[in-house]
Parts: sequence; structure tokens; C-alpha cells
Amino acid sequence: MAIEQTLLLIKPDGAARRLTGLTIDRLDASGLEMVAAKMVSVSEKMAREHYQALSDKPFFEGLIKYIRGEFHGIKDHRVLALVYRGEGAIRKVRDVAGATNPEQAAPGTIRGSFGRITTSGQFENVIHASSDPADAAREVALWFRKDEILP
Ligand code: IDP
Ligand code: MG
Repeated sequence: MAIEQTLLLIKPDGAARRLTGLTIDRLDASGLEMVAAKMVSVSEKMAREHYQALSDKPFFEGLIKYIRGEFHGIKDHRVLALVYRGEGAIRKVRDVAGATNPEQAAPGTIRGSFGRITTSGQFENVIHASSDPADAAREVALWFRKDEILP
């Protein structure tokens, strides 16, 4: 398996529900290495860039509000961003996360245990995890400068 890097975000519902420590603990157990971490104040531009592939979806505007913490009273739009590195890191973090739709996410995954679909139809699924090598490269470069990531 290739050594990969992948972006993980603790989404505003995860932060509001105090799931930051639990998420880091699960990833610790996966054996992956944390090579970057910072709190980011997510601008509207950043949010739209991060989710650019979904801009034509009906839930897009809600998603932008969600990731900026507007549904969870998050001060300064802050989000914890992390980069994990290791063999098969992209798949491993996705496995810990579970499926996108929290109702379909396997029991025991973070999304399966703690995610929900709101009455307005927004998927609140606790964490973001890059989905493939192209996404991971783009997302890591969007959220971190090179000199913020350990060699
Ligand atoms: P992913 O986060 O598992 O990679 P994506 O398809 O990239 O899933 O979607 C990004 C985010 O957009 C999801 O994590 C979720 O918060 C939201 N989302 C995706 N699909 C839907 C949907 O059908 N309804 C509402 N929100 C969705
Ligand atoms: Mg995705």
C-alpha cells in the first residue's frame, strides 16, 4: 500500500458535541501519524472552494453554512483541521468515519454512532475525510501551507 496523506476536519457538529477527542483517539488507534494540525477560521471563500465539486447540489448553500459553524453557534467559524499520513491513510480514515449518509454509516463508525440528518435534510456527519488521492492532495494544499506539514 502507498504512503498517503489525507485531510481530516472536525466539523462544527463534532466540535459542538465534544467529539474532537474521541475522533483523534480513534485515529491514534489506526496507527496513522498526525503530521499537521491547526484551528482555521473558515471563510466563505474557503468553504466554497473546499466543496467546489458539490456546487450544483441542492444542499450546497446549507453545506457552506454548516461547515462554517452557522448551525452550531461556532465562534469565528473555527474548525480543527488535521493531516494524517501513513499506508492507505485515505481509506483508513474513511473507514473510521463511515459512510457519508449517517443513516447508512456502519454502527461503530464515527458517523454511524454520532451523525444525524436534520429535519431540513442536512447530513451532519461529524467529520470530513478526503475521499481519494486527487481530493486529498487538493484539500491538504487548500487547508495547509507546505511548511505547516511535518516532513
Ligand atoms: P463525504 O464527506 O463523505 O466525502 P461528499 O459527497 O463529498 O461526502 O459530500 C460532502 C458533504 O456534503 C457530506 O459530508 C455531507 O455533510 C454533505 N452531503 C453530502 N450528500 C448530501 C445529501 O444528499 N444531503 C445533504 N447533505 C449531503
Ligand atoms: Mg467528499
